[in-house]
Amino acid sequence: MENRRSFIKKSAFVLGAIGSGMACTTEAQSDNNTANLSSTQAIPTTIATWDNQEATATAMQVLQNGGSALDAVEAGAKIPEANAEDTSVGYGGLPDAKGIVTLDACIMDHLGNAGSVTFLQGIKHPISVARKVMEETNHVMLSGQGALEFALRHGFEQENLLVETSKLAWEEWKMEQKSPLIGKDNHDTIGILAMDAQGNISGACTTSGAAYKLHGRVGDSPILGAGMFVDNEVGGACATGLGELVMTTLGSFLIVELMRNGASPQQACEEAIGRIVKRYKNWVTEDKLQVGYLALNKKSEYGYYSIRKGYSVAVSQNGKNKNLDSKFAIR
Ligand code: SD4
Repeated sequence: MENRRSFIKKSAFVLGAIGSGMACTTEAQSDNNTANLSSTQAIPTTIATWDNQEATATAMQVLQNGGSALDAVEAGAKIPEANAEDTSVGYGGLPDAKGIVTLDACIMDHLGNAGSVTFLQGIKHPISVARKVMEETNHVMLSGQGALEFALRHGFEQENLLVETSKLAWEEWKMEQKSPLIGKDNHDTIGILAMDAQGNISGACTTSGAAYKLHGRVGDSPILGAGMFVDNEVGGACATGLGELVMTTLGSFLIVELMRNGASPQQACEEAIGRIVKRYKNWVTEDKLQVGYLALNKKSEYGYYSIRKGYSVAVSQNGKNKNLDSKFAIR
């Protein structure tokens, strides 16, 4: 199949006749778009939402073995995807209102290539399917049955992802039918960023989404610019929490743009949370409702911030693995 780069080049060639703006797009996708930093300046770093230290340590291992940031974030994201006890990601994820586990994921590399899957069912590693979409098709996003058929064609196996404990939790929920707001008890979505020894940044985000969501609901996690975004000139950002608030403020894109304009990763995360708190005052006062961001810039500096207490990030840098509690906006 025609690969993405040749497709983009061809598209740029055709569109080039219409306007010179497309020439920039071609350049942005080319291998010349390497980091501004020299390899001696880059500090390999991995950072992920929540207590995902095993994921950041795994991603760091990939970097230490000479792997790319892209390989690192995929390897890191696969850790919670395969963990039956993680009820927000992949295998073991809490199902939707119909009792079906539906998965969203996206991945983006330092060249601006991206892949995404939404509403995918029965595949344990949606992040790897998203990577295949990125590498093997001319598209960015595949959804539902089409995403499943694509995964099966590429050798992924279909399996039951609904583990017994998640099934029992869903059955209990069905009795009470409480609103499925994302709060401190029901989320661990992983958003993960990595910078490799070349100073290149990639990102990944993968989730089973809001527990007991309406069948068909897609959250922010597979939406580039919302759940995750990377621009290798500047840095990257990821989100976790109630996707509706992230999608309507395009938080990850916003954070990257704020960093482009001089904000530190911390300042950018605080501003993005501030926008949510200001615009959605009535929502965010809901007791448990949470959104958390993290960001990484080209100087290997990172930041993180959330609406309320309880959010943390896992970081691996300079031989240290840490889990850090986030500061938050609402006391
Ligand atoms: C969503 N943002 O689907 C995801 C859920 C999440 O931790 O982050 N859970 O809205």
